[in-house]
Amino acid sequence: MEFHFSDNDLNGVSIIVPTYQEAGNIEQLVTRLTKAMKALTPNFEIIIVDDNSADGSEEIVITLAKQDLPVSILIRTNERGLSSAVLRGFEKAKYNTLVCMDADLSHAPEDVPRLAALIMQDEADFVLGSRYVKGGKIAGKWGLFRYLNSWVATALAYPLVRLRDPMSGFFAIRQSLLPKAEPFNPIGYKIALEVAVKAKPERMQEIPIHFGLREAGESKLSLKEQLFYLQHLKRLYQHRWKTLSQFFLFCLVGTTGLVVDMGTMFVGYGLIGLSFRYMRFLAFLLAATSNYQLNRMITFEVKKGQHWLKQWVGFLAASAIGFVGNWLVSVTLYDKTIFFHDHYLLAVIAGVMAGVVLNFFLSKFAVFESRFFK
Ligand SMILES: Nc1nc2c(ncn2[C@@H]2O[C@H](COP(=O)(O)OP(=O)(O)O)[C@@H](O)[C@H]2O)c(=O)[nH]1
Ligand SMILES: [Mg+2]
Repeated sequence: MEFHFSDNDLNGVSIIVPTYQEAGNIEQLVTRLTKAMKALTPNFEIIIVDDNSADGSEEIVITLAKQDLPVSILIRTNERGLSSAVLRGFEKAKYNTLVCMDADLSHAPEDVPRLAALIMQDEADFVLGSRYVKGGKIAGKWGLFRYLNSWVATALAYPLVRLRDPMSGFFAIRQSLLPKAEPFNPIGYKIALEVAVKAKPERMQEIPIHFGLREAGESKLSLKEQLFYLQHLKRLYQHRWKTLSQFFLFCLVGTTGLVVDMGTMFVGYGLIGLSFRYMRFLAFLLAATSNYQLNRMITFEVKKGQHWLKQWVGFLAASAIGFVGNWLVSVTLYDKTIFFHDHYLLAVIAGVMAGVVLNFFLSKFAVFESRFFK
C-alpha cells in the first residue's frame, strides 16, 4: 500500500473521519463540527472516508453537502481498514493542518478547534487528544480487565514514543511532515501511533479530552485488532531497532524451546521410560525444530516459498555451533579463572549467553538473511 502526500500550503484545517457503518452518527457529527470550527476559521473541510458501508452514509453526506456544509465522502471499495482509510483521507486533504477523529461522537466535535489551533498557531506539530493526561476523562465504567488491557498496550508503546495515550484515535498533525515521513504501514487501529513514530514530529502536545460513549452503532474493535496491535508494535520496534528487537524475539523463542525440551524429556523419559541418552538427542531436535519454525515465522519473518529444509539444516548447524561456543566459553572460564571455578554456575550462564549471541548472529546472517539458504 503506497501513499503520496504533496505539500499543502493552504491555511486551514482538513478533518478526516474514517467510517464504517456510521450512518446514525454522521449528521450530528457534521453539524456539530461545522458549528465548532466556524469559530476558529472559515477554511476547513470534513472528509469522510467510508469503506463501502452501503448503509445510507453516502446519501446523508450528499444531502448535507447540498445544505452548504463543507463535507465530502470518499468511498473505498478495494481497501478496508481504519488506518489506511485515514491515510487516504490525508492524501486527499487540501489544508495544512490535518485532524483525525472517530465518527461515533466519542470524540467531541467541540474539541477539534483546540487541537487544530495549536498547530495553526505554530505551537506544536502533533497534538494528541488524550484520556490520560490531567483533566482527561472517560465516560462510563471500565472493568478491571479493560483498564489493564489499555495500560499494558500503552506501556508497550512507550519506548517508541513518549505519549500517554498512543491508543487514542484523536489527533492533529502538521501536513508538511507527511511528505517527509517514512513509509506508512497501516495495519490495525493505531494510526496515531504509526503517524507519531514515522513522521517524527518535533513538538508534540497531549491535551485532555473527555472521551464519550459511542452514540449509535457498534464498536469495531475486536480481539483480532488486539493481535494486529502486537504485530504493529513488532513492526515499529523493528523499524526503530531492527537487530535488537530480533534478538529479543530470538531469546523469547529460545525460552519456548526450553519448555519443548523439558516437556519432551518429561514425556519420553519421565512417563514412558525411554533411554535418557537418546531422549536428550530427540528433545534437542524437537526443541530446535520448534525454535526454527517460530524464528522463521516471527523473528525473521521469512517469506513463503523459501526453502524450509535447507534453512532447517542451516539453523541446526547454527545451534550446534552456538552450543560449541557455549561449551568453550564456560569450560575456558572454569579452567582458567579461580573466580569462575568457584562460581561454576556463573560460568554456565556466561556460556549460555555467549552461545545465544553466537547462535543469533549465525542464524541471522548465515541462515535466515543469507542468500545461500533462500
Ligand atoms: N473506513 C473505515 N473506518 C473504520 C473501520 N473500522 C472502524 N472504522 C471507524 O473508525 C472509528 C473508530 O472505530 P470504533 O469502532 O468506534 O472503535 P472504538 O472506538 O475503539 O470502539 C469509527 O469512526 C469507525 O467507524 C474500517 O475498517 N474502515
Ligand atoms: Mg469508538
